[in-house]
Amino acid sequence: MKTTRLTKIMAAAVGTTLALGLAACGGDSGGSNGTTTGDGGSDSAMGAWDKNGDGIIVVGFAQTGSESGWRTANSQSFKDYFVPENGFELKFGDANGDDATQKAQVRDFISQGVEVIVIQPLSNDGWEPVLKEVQEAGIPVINSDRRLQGLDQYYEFFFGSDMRGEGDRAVAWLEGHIAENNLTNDDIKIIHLQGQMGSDAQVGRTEGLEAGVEKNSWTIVAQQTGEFARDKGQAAMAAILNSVKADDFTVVWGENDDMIYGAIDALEAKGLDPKDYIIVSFDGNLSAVQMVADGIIDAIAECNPLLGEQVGQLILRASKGEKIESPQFSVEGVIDITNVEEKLPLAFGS
Ligand code: GYE
Repeated sequence: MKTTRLTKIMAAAVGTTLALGLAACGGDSGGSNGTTTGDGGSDSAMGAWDKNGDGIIVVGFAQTGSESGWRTANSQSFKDYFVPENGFELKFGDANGDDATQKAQVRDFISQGVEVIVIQPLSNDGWEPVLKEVQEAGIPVINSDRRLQGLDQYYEFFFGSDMRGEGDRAVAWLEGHIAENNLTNDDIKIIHLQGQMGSDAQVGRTEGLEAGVEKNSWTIVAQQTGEFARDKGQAAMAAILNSVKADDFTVVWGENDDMIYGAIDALEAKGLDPKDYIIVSFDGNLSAVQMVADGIIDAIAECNPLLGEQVGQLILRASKGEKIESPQFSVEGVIDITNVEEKLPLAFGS
């Protein structure tokens, strides 16, 4: 066996600690590129993960669905980068918002014999048995977008967003906004629209807000999921506005732009002016950033969906034996009126 081309996952597949130790050395140090002997190696310029050595790494991509503008941009970034010219073939799995479907798709990728599986998990729940099966099949797993919490041993690296960090940044923005506008913590009464429950994006952002609420003694007057979708965000907000009166809240906090669009629809349907409320969102779709410029949305904690190229390039490096640092997070900030002019031209989607 040619150990220099082994990776952690392939070593795990052969199941010896010796192999694991050798794999940790990684790298392409021995032998010339393009020669290989025995099992587990590849003579492809694409590295060891191109198991059949045809110069193309076949990637099964387990996507959550198409719930939001962020998701549309994210899917497109993978479709754009994972093409034969870059050494990839993409098999796109759309879970359509269903956990069981997503896990079935990953199992289907195993049967199809894909060379790498990229998982963008809908939720954190119930992944271990599936990940074990992938590991037993000797297929490297990459985790992007939402982190699979506590399961690091099953994937090569994570690349995506620090969701708790985004929540914390939004809280810091609100603290600053209170100070700059002579508000008090008692003024802060929040309607909180949550994303898909159990997803890392929801859990991290909600934890951030709840820590801010606790620290500053703010009030959450209502909390409901809108599952990251505009129509569900609108329905959740409309239901909340049936019991929460216009003067009983001051902040609308939505865990993505799409739910904020829906919440604004619901406010307007009630004859309320969104500009009368402090509106905090997440993501940074073009229309939402424009609404910051227009004074409708007050702040957006950025979340970068354009992960395809970065994940693809990390896969190539890992395939060639490099140990990839994990987790890796996108660099993200907060968009508000002070920086919206520079952020607007950079916004994604529509
Ligand atoms: O914020 C939301 C999408 O996982 C970061 O999922 C992603 C989130 C994003 O539906 O719009």
